[in-house]
Amino acid sequence: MTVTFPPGFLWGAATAAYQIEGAAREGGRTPSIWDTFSHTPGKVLAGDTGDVAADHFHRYRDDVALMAELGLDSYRFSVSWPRVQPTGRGPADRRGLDFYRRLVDELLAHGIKPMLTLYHWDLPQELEDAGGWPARDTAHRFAEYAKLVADALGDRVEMWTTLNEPWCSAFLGYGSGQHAPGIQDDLAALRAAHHLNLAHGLGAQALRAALPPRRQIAIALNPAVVRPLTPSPEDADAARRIDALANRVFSGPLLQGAYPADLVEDTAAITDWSFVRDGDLAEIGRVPLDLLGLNYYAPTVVSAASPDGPRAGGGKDGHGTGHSPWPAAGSVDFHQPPGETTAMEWTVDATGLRDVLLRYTEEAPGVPLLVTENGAAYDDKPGPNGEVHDPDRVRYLHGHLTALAEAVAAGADVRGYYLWSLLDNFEWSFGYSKRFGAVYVDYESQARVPKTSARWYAEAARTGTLPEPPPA
Ligand code: IFM
Repeated sequence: MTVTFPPGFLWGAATAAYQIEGAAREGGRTPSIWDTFSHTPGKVLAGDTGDVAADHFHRYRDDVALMAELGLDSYRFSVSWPRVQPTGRGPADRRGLDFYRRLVDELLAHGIKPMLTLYHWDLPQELEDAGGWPARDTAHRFAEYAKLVADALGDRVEMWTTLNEPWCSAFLGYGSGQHAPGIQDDLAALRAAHHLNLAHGLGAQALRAALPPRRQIAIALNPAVVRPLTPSPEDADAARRIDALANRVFSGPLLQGAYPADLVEDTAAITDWSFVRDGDLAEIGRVPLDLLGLNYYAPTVVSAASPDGPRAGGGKDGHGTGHSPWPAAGSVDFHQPPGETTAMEWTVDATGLRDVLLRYTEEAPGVPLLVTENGAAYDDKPGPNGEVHDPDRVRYLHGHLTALAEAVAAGADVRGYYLWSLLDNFEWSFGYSKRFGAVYVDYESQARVPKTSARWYAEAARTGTLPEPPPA
């Protein structure tokens, strides 16, 4: 079957500042919560940190040249908040902004459209010390930061994203503690979710006010594709509960102007949600989304918890810390879906991408969609000739891009796809042990080697048609 994409479809790749930049102490950059967390023994596998990462801060010119060689239409990157506003409040540091000016100019010079994400998890540590995302003021600080970046880069960047995956910031950062700042507190996680929603709303207003006309404003969510293990009403209710905590806690205020009643009821033992003040919901939705970014990797299968303990293959999904990221969901078990898995042990299931695109086509009518992240980690190693063959990733990309095309055929308005990730990078609490890149990074020499998947993707971008993947 030939899978073809329309002219103008954006073929992109994505990265995030802390995962690739390094240069953690250059210019006026101060520590973010990820510097603190990764330097805390036991938090990140092998004690890895983002101090050097893929050294993109120094190698950005070569990296942009590589993107051009691969024929990318667009590059999605994030700005490091502590690099451009080191204390998290007050004036910008010119040196930090200059780095992003140079990066954007280099992209534009190569005909690559920048898509800028303001927040991909690296909160300035000073703001965490002042209360972090559970504190309301952080949302106001974010709006101030958004304006600084918009003033500096609004003349040359058309596509703006406020937050990347606020679920992870709230529920892995303050719930399970698997991510920075490593707090395990259900109430803090719910407060953080609301303040991230508010930050999006206030940030989007700051962007709209500071940017020239026709700039596009987006958010990148990572909706869970929640599937009940069986058709039983109990399993359906488990799926409903997780759907509220994973998805509707964000899409409710963003798209419907309210938190879902079942979410408020499910979490009543933790909070009465009085941290949501009058007027907050209006602020969150005041600037309509020009684009909605969706990140997808694998589906989530749940059931009602069995009174005899988790069923075979089931568990509490504590994300390895012993504390679940799901507040008030002790009645739910999580199950590994059957089938082939990636190096993250995430099941490969492209139908989830089609489903999520069709769901948000209905929930956000008229808002064009972008797949802002999709990809897979595998244990890639250079062969004797130095080449890196990653047929599993090629098959993963082929399957997911085919699913995207199916969603488009069924009515989804999907404008582009950003492969996660351009480069191998710092995979958060897994450190450098997981390689998501289409381009291999030798962390000793910092040499970049495009994998087979990068060449395959380049061919897809060049022709607008998916080349055949290698047989399984
Ligand atoms: O590496 C992350 C990225 O930072 C956010 N989305 C998921 C990716 C893979 O885990």
